[in-house]
Formats: sequence, structure tokens, C-alpha cells
Amino acid sequence: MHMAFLSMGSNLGDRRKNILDGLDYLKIHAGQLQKMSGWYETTPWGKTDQPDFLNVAVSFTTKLDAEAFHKICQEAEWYIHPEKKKERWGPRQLDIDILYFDQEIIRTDHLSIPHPEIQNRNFVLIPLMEIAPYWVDPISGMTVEELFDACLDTGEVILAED
Ligand code: PH2
Ligand code: MG
Ligand code: MG
Repeated sequence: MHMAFLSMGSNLGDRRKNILDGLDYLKIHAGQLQKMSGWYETTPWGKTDQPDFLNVAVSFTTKLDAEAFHKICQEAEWYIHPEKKKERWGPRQLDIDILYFDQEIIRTDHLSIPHPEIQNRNFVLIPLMEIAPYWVDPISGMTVEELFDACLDTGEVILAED
């Protein structure tokens, strides 16, 4: 059994429903939801002239390998938004990024695990720290908590009401 950590985000439409529908798709096709962070209101990172995001971090156990798991994550995005655009860092109904998959390090042209930007993003680190503060990043050897302490991102990440 493998352990995967994901960051999910939405800044278009019914953001919370998009994320919940995406989670349902993953539960049916990918594995078992283990933990879910609270809901975080976050200011857009990278491309700032777009609506605020709602972000969560979740963990799944799965029998799928990383490639197959990634394929299901992409299917979930298409399922939520069949006409999704691919503008880099742009607005979206649902974005699902694999942060970690066990302690695997994968760098191919279509898949990068660990996600290369984890250590630079408050909107990833703060929700992830809630569910896995002591998970070790296989590249740096640092825990999620240590990555957050070292992170210089000033983006706002505020725990929303349930
Ligand atoms: N996703 C992006 C680009 N910028 N900013 C925040 N706050 N949250 C996101 O999920 C996000 C982002 C594209 O992947
Ligand atoms: Mg993303
Ligand atoms: Mg993505």
C-alpha cells in the first residue's frame, strides 16, 4: 500500500463543491482518504490578478503506483471541469497536485514528485503541516514543519469556517 499527499485548490465556481466532488472521484477510483486538513482561504500565488483560492491538503492510501494515481488525479480535474484551460498558475475549478508519494523521487517530463514548489508555497505547507507535520521530504531530508519554518513566502493562508 502506498501513501500519497495531495494539495487541492479551486478559485472558480463553487470552490468547496469542486474540491468535494474531486475527492469523491478519488475515493471511488484511487484509494482511501486518510486525512483532510481544514479549508484555507489563500491569496493567489504566482499570477496574482485572479480570485482567491480555497485550498486543502489530503492524504490517501492507494494500491495504484504513482503513474496510475497521477492519471486518476488528472481525470478528476477533467471530470469537474471538462473544458479546463491550461494557463500556467491561472484560475481553475479544480487543481490536484501530488506533493509526495511514499518517499519516491520521480522526475519525468509529465510528472514531478515531490512537487517541485512545496517549499516555496504557504498555501501548500500550512494545510499539509496540519495533517503531516513530521513527514520527511525525501529531497531535503527536512520535515514539513521545518520546510515551513524556512519558507519565505508571504502569501496569506487563513483557516476558513467549516
Ligand atoms: N494554484 C495555482 C497557482 N496559484 N495560488 C494559491 N493560493 N492556491 C493554489 O492552489 C494555486 C495558486 C496553480 O496550480
Ligand atoms: Mg497547482
Ligand atoms: Mg496541477
